[in-house]
Amino acid sequence: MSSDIRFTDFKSDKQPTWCPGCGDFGTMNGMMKALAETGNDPDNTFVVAGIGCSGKIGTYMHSYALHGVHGRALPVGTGVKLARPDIEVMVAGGDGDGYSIGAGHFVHAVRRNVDMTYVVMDNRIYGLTKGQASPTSREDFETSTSPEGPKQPPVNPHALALASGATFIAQSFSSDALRHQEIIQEAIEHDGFGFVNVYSPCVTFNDVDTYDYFRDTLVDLQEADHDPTDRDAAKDVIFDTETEHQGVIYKNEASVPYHEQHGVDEDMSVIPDGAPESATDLVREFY
Ligand SMILES: Cc1ncc(C[n+]2csc(CCOP(=O)(O)OP(=O)(O)O)c2C)c(N)n1
Ligand code: SF4
Ligand SMILES: [Mg+2]
Repeated sequence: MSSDIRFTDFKSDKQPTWCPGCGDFGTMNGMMKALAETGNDPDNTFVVAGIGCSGKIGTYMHSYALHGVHGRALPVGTGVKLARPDIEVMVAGGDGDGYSIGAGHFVHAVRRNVDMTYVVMDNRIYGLTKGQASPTSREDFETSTSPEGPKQPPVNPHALALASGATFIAQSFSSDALRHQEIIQEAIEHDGFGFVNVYSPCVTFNDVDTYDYFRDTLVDLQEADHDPTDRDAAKDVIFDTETEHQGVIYKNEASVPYHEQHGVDEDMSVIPDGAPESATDLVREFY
């Protein structure tokens, strides 16, 4: 790892096709800054992306990457990390990707405590497919698939994570650039599964969960003197569905990641003959 890496080194030469103003720009910038700040570089970083507007992130970042199948990014990230624990693995996807079709994988990735960072770009809508209700959409949010609202309470991703044995649970907001970066950084530095749900507004299909809404309502746990190592305090935050929070909600400082508990299968780590030596070489060969 080199120390003179800047966050712009994590930018690919592809122009994002996200709508102007999409929250995903800020989410990605914070991830790139956090990676650079924690001493990573594109050649030791692997981004696994889901399918959705959010899933395009793997194309816009310069690193090893895999844009997989809808809802299946976490098992791929698990495989990469267990084959190569020396690689920094980030998995990123949407609220639909992670909490609908991928919800089963989410629960099991959490309980395995594999040492990777999972960033969910939560816009409370299916963006890519043009505005259907997602698992985090509000009960009364009118969409093309829910003309009178979904009529069911949204999934509480933090509660799901806590109940599955999570060792790191956080919430950030893509537009609060510095806090978002700090929170992602803490997730990267955590020894185990670092889960960050990011409010990443969709300016095209969600006129309820907007930048203004989050700016006006978010309570920062740091300012509220919340102790993230206190599981009961974390529970109180997680089940307080009346308040929108940002910050690190829960952190188990005794966490031991999966590969340290169970070792690594060396056979999985063999690099095939002729494989490119770095992400930069890989891109060069591909294009
Ligand atoms: C197996 C499968 N089912 C459904 C789809 C269609 N599909 C693509 S993206 C998506 C949901 C996108 O929502 P989200 O994960 O929240 O991402 P966003 O676009 O909001 O970032 C769906 C249902 C698909 N590509 N593959
Ligand atoms: S549709 Fe929404 S989530 Fe997708 S790029 Fe546009 S603003 Fe972003
Ligand atoms: Mg979404």
